[in-house]
Amino acid sequence: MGQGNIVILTGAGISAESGLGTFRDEDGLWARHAIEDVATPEGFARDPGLVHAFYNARRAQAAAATPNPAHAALARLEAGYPGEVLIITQNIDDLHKRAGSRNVLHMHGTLAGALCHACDHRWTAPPEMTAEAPCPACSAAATRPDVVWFGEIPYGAEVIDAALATASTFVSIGTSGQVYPAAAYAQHCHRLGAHTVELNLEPSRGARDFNERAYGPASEVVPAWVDRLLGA
Ligand code: BJW
Repeated sequence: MGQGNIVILTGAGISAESGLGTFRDEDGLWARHAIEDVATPEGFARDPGLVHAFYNARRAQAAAATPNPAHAALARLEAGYPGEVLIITQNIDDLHKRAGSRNVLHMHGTLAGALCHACDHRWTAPPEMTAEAPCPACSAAATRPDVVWFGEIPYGAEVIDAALATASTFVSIGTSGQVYPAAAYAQHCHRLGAHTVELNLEPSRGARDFNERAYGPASEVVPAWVDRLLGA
């Protein structure tokens, strides 16, 4: 077993078997909601009530969900692997943390966060967020979910760049590879000489950038990959 750093990128597919919808699958969130209405700053400016309703429903759904064997396997990897393991998740649910992973970076924000778009103050989101709720710091009625929409800058770019530069293994799990900058990470690591692994239901858009691939439900392929790596 190698001891280099492992960077793991996760997407909606890892939480699918916990009952949380993906975005781009046939029955995914984008089949029922227009991206430009609920996942852009312009959509929020047009109809904050609609956007809050979308995220309030997802917050309730995520709170009722439980981590599945794929989340548990990644927590086991972090505990048992001698090198560093960093999970960069595009997901806004907290299932990695609830499964026991500690080194988790939420590049697209979290459902647990509220953000004032007047003064940038951040606080813990209530279960039901409304645009009218005053910001605890500046009192403006400018509350939004602390998530990253299209056209906004993802969180943690510096930490991510440093981790990708030193990764000996890069693993992509449950993501379609259609949203940047995350979609570029595999090719970047591949070019730098890292061992790249894709674990997904089906080949993603960037499948050629992976040295190793296993396709199937995350609850099966992720624990199997972790067991092999840990020599279990
Ligand atoms: C299973 C499974 C099972 C199912 N087991 N697998 C370069 C080129 C072109 C465009 C751009 C570019 N750079 C930037 C852009 C613009 C834009 C972009 O990417 N547009 C594309 C449409 C082309 N990107 C941005 O605007 C980003 N900002 C940015 O780039 O700023 C510039 C900058 C970057 C860095 C430094 C400085 C400046 C922001 C993107 C924000 C995305 N936001 C969302 C919403 C977040 C909040 C929320 O959750 O509502 O993020 S959109 C949505 O897509 C969400 C997801 O995190 C993201 C990715 O989706 P994901 O996770 O891949 O889900 P799916 O549904 O697509 O795929 C699921 C996969 O799982 C599938 O493959 C299934 O097969 C699989 N699966 N069941 C295993 N059981």
